[in-house]
Amino acid sequence: MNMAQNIAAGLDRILTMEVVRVTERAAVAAARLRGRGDEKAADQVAVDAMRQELNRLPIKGTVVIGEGERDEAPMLYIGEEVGTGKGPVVDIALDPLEATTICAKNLPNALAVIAIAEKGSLLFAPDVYMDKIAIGPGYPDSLIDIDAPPAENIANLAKAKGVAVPDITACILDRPRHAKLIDAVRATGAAIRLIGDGDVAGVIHTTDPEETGIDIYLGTGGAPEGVLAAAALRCTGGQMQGRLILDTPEKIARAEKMGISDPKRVYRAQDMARGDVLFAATGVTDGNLLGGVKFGRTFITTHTIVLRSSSRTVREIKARHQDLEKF
Ligand code: VTB
Repeated sequence: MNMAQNIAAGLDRILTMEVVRVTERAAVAAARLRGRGDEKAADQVAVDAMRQELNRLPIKGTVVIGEGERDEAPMLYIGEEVGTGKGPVVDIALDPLEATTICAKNLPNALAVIAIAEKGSLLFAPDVYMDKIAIGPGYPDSLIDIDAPPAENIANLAKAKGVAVPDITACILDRPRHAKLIDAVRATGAAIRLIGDGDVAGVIHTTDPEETGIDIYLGTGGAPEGVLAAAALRCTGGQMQGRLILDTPEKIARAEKMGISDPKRVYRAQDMARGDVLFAATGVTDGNLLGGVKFGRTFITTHTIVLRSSSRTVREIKARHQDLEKF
């Protein structure tokens, strides 16, 4: 059965609800290790929890963006088969704990994330950097251009939004490699929110500026995180462009092996995540869009967004878990 038939059968609508458990589970596991300064341990428990729940999903899934190559990653490695094996054949991009350092420090916006898509429709991205630019929905097509100077993109965005440039806020990863970009954005008069990690959240935040205060995401981050963010944008609307940074012959060769023949290609969100996509993210730490996991005396609460490209519905699910045994 292909995905179109699945939709007719209502299968992917059911998956939309099922997938929430997967990120909830990973988020709760990671949240128990918030602020402990041990990012590896937090990541490992999130991976274990996500894998356990993922293997209960009625899908025949393959991890295409995961925790790394089979040899480096004990679980949820690229190529790992997940799910019950019965159900739609899908590709999966996941990050059980996006922004491990943020979780280890208990800073805002650590997430557990997953995207499920039709087989063959997610960009098979090598683990290199990707240059990224993203804005939220409701703007004319091609308003942003990854090759244009930041000042131009910001001026065009401000004009289209109907505000002055200083009313625009750009989100950028706080890295020495972004020094020039940061100077260029500050020179326009726009504000910057510097984040320590977590550019999947950074990109998603552009889709709801009223809530998050972020209008545009700029800069380089991980390519796998780029594909995850693109999957989310496919569901919410919004525009994103990304270009892999393949700056050595070794990286070009690695990308080629993964089917990327044009190393300079600019990918739009719809090129990185084609076809039907489901996306879910649960907050691990408190954030701008999602609250973090809260541990009560008799229950645990989680806050998740679950998105579906075919209907573009954005669902927020606040769950109160009373059966604590399952965690
Ligand atoms: C980002 C961010 C991640 O890596 O992609 C970033 O989303 C980029 O890499 O949370 P550097 O840390 O090398 O700049 C993370 O920070 C960690 O995966």
